[in-house]
Amino acid sequence: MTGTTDAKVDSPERIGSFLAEAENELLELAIEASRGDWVYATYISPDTEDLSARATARLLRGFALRARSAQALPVQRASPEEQRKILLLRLGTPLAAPRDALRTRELSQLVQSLQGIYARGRYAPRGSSGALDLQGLSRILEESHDPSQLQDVWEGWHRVGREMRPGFQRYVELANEGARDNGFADLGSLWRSRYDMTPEEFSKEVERLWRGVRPLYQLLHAFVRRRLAEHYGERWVDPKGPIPNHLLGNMWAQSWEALYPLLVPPGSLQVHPFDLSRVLQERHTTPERMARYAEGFFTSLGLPALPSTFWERSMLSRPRDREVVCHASAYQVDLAEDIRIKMCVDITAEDFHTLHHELGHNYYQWAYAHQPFLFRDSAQDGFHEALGDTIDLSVTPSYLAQVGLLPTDAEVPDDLHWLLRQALTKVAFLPFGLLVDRWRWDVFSGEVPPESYNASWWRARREYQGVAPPSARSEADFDPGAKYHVPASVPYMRYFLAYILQFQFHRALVRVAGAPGPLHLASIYGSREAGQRLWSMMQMGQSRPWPDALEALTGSRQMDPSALLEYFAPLESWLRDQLRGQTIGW
Ligand code: X8Z
Ligand code: ZN
Repeated sequence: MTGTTDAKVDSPERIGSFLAEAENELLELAIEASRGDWVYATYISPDTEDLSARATARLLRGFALRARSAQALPVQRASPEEQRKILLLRLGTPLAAPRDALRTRELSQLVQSLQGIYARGRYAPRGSSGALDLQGLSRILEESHDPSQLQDVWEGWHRVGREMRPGFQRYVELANEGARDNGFADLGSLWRSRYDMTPEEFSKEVERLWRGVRPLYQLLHAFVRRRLAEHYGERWVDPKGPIPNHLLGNMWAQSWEALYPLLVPPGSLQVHPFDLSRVLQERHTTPERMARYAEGFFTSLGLPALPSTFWERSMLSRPRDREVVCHASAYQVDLAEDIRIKMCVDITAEDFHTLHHELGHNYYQWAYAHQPFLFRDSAQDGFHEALGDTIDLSVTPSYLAQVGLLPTDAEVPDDLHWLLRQALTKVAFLPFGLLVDRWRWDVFSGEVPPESYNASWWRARREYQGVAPPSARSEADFDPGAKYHVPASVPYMRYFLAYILQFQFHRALVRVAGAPGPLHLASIYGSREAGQRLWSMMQMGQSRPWPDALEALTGSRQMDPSALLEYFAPLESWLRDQLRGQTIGW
């Protein structure tokens, strides 16, 4: 199979030209795949699905063929940079092509069609006049306090998974076949190999990080559970057990931000409850204006304004006339300066924050655009996900006041209320960020067979998150499919890492900026020094192992939960006081 190409690479002098040729060809294939993906995601049709799947299959095949040919290279005589490129030929994409070209096509078609099922998901809640999409259903979960309505909406959305089960099962087979054909035990092992350490070391590493933050999560869980039990009664919430998912204000219980008003009943606040969503809505803020606020933060750091094509080509609202993939994402369509996002922006605080997240991706992509093709990615995927969130940690009450988004009649929330709000998004997320791929790793390895997909999903959700479904689930359901990244085949451990790393990045940049105040109130807004430090780290792309990039930014070579713990320290001791004598855990 690889005979003809091997002949070209059997001498050390040829390594350079082999890689140059591989990078040229793969760049072309990557641009085609990324244009195909953009067109598909912003205009779902049988034709765009097929064209996009074909382009992705060609890219995966291109990587696999080059990676196999590279095995014949005299790697020990290659420069460190060349060695890293050869490694990235094997690890550069999160799916690997099976040797059989038809199966590669089937695999990429499956992923597109599973994603399509998710994008088309709708449910008409009991008593409503029409079917709602995920955003509409999520709004009910955030705003309603009627347990039976919440249950109806939660169960209604989760039907979307049922149709995915056969396709998902086949996807697991084909994705594993591709991973094995490329020298990995299974796809989970390929995913864990992308962190400059062995897959076994990586599993231990995430376990270590989780152990560091778990006590804080359990305190928050116990506090929220007690308030929910007071509000809904013990018939709905067992004060010693896991919390029913549908009462947590989010489809996957990955953010508990919507519970804030319920946790802090009106009157208990010494201050006017500050509500960014209300301010944005009252001012008739447009999606574009929301994105301009986020851009304004980046330019305050001395980074360039977004190119005009960003504004011309991004999709910021759900179009009325066609089906799209609404889940927010950032693209670098030409692998250079054509950066854009697609997102169905709602005028809410949550989407205000998500826009900072997405622009973080775009600025990172822009910063490494000058690198050779194989280095055009973040140091590891957790870095890509952490970047915009790091900026967002500087979106503090005083920053909002500075840009005129804090109404004059609202007082700045006191420390504890601000920290509680932050914990409901940042701390509540951690176990979910961890468990999605702990579950998928077991699925890919075969430890979890298809007949217990759903039962094992709920075991993991209970074990890590302390969350339970509203009613009994069965193997006719496929609840992991109700989370975007599962049908779309996007690895998820990146977010767990990002939620740890963003606090490390934030602490380092706050120091560079010399910003005053404790970590949770400090903002790097306007600091050119912080901007410069960030930009030079981003420019490295993935040209070096990630500990080098982490060191360049923070001075440390280790992922480390201590910055997160420092940020939340005042809340942690307050929670401990509140929970004296109460059950912690489930
Ligand atoms: O998927 C995302 C981003 C796009 S990369 C909107 N996030 C995860 C999720 O929504 O589940 C950001 C936080 C976690
Ligand atoms: Zn992201």
